[in-house]
Amino acid sequence: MIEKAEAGRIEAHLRQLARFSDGETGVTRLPFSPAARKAVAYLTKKMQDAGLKVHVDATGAVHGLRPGKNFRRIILGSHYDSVPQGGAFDGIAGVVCGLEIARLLQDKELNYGLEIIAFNDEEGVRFGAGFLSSKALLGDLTVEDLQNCRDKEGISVYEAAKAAELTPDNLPAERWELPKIRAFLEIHIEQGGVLEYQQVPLGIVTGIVGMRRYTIEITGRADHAGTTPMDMRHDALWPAAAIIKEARRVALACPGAVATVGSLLMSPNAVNTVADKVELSLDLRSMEVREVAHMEQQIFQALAEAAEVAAVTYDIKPSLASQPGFMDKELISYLQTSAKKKEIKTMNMHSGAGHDALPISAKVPTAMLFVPSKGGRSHCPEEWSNGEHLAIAVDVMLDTILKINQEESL
Ligand code: HGY
Ligand code: MN
Ligand code: MN
Repeated sequence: MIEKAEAGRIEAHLRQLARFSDGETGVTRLPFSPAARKAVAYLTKKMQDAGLKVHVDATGAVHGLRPGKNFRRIILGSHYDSVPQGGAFDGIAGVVCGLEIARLLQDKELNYGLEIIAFNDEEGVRFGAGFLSSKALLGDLTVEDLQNCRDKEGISVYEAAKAAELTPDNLPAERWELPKIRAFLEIHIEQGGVLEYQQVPLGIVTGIVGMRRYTIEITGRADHAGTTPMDMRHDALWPAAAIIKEARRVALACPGAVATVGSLLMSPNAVNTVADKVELSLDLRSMEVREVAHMEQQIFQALAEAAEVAAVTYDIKPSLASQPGFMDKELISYLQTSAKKKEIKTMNMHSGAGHDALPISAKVPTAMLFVPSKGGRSHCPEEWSNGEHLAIAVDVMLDTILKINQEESL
C-alpha cells in the first residue's frame, strides 16, 4: 500500500525554496541567478534523497531519474524559475509535487521509468522568450539560439549558462528521444480564480492558450518639452500609447483573448524631455489562433498609423510563438477516473497561463492538474495555494502513474 502525500512535507519544501530569492519582496529567482543556483543545489540533494540519479543539463534543468523495467519513462515536472517579485508556488510547487511522488514510489517497482524535471527559464522574463529548457529538450533550440538570445545587459543564455558552470554545448546531445517518453505530467497552481470561485479542489487541464510575444523598439527624437511645438515632435511614446490602447480595445472585443503590455522602458525618461526611445513588450493569448492573429494585425496597424503621425521608426522583434496546446484525452480520462475513485471533485478547464506542458504537448502525450490559487492571484508576493490541495493533486497524479504502469504489464 502506498502512503498518501504529506501536505506538511510539501509545504516545508516550498518554504525552504522560497528563501532562494534575489530580492526582499516576494520571490525573485531568474534563470542562472544566485537564487537559481541555490534552488538547483537544494533540488539536487532532495532528488538524490528520493533515490533518483540526478544531473543538471545544458540549460540548467535539474533531472532526477529512476529507470523502470521498460525502456520508456514517464516525466513529471515544472519550472523552478520565477518572475521578479513573484510568488512561492508558480512552477516550483509542481517540482515539489514531483519530488513527493518520487518519494512515495521510491520502494515500488515500476514498469516505466520515472523522471522528475525542474525546468529552467519557463517564464522568459530575463531573456524574453520562455520555455527554455523544455524547448531545448524537445530539440526546438540550437546552441546558436542560446548564443543569440540576450538579456537587457546583452548577456546571452549561452554566456549565462557557462557562467553558471553548465555545458550549453551539450544541448544537441541531450535532446529527448521522443519514442522513449510515455507521458509528460505537470501539477501547477491555477494562477486564476475559477477553482476557488467554483469551490473545486482540482482542475483537469484540457487545453493551454496559444501565445505570441514581441519586443517592440520605437525610435523618435529627444527634444525640449517646453520649446518644441506638438506638431514638430518625434515622440517615441505616442505610438507606444497607441499600442497599449489598441491592445486593450481588441482584446476586449475577442471573448477569451488577452493582450498585455507588461514591460515598458523609455529614454531619456526625463520629466522635461520628449522621449527618443521606447522599448515595450506585447503578449497576446487565446485558445483560438485566429483571435491571436486578429489582435496582432489590429495592434500593428495602430502602431504603423501612430508612427507615421509621430514621424518615428520602429522595429518589431517576435520573441515567442506557440500554437494552443491540447492535453492527451487518454491521460485526462485516467486523471478523471483516479479523482472519482478518491471522491475528489474536479472540473475540466483551459489554462490562460503558459506552462512547459505547452510546447511539450505538441510532441508528447501530456496532462496537467491545477490546484486553486487564493484570490486568483499569481506573479505577485500574495500568490498562495493550500498544501492540502497540492497533496490531493499528488495522490491523483500518483494513482494515474500507477495506472499508466499497468498498461505495460498487459
Ligand atoms: O506567462 C505565463 O503564462 C507563464 O507564467 N510563464
Ligand atoms: Mn508557471
Ligand atoms: Mn509564471
